[in-house]
Amino acid sequence: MLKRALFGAVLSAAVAVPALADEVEVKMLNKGANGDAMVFEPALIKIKPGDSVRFVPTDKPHNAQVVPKMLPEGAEAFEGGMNEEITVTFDQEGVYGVKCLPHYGMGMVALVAVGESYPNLEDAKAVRHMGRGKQRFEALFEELEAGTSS
Ligand SMILES: [Cu+2]
Repeated sequence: MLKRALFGAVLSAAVAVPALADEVEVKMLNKGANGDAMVFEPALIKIKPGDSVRFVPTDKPHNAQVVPKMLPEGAEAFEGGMNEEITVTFDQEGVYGVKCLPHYGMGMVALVAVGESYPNLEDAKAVRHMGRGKQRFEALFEELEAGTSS
């Protein structure tokens, strides 16, 4: 039901402004809405090719940078400075792992899923992580696959 409502909204927006890509805001927080420490919120971002994600350092100190080997082949890596707001446009379909450098081991990671199929999904899942980064990424991949299995 929710999906249908969202689709309708997206469709009417597309009719009004055909060329406009979407931008999703992701906050970098010391404490998430569910009480978790050091989070990107939302941590799972599903977008279409050409959309952008704006990483906002709502709290400090945080940054957003791509995790090595967690991006599709040929896609450009990105690395925001500490407390820097960055906007990244994702043109290439696939999954992108994002981490905050100082809080990676505390599980401050995000997953950007672009498009419908993810050619680098298995490679990205095979990447090893520090500390709680591992559990958080496992949970995000689980959430992603639960949503796309239908
Ligand atoms: Cu951080």
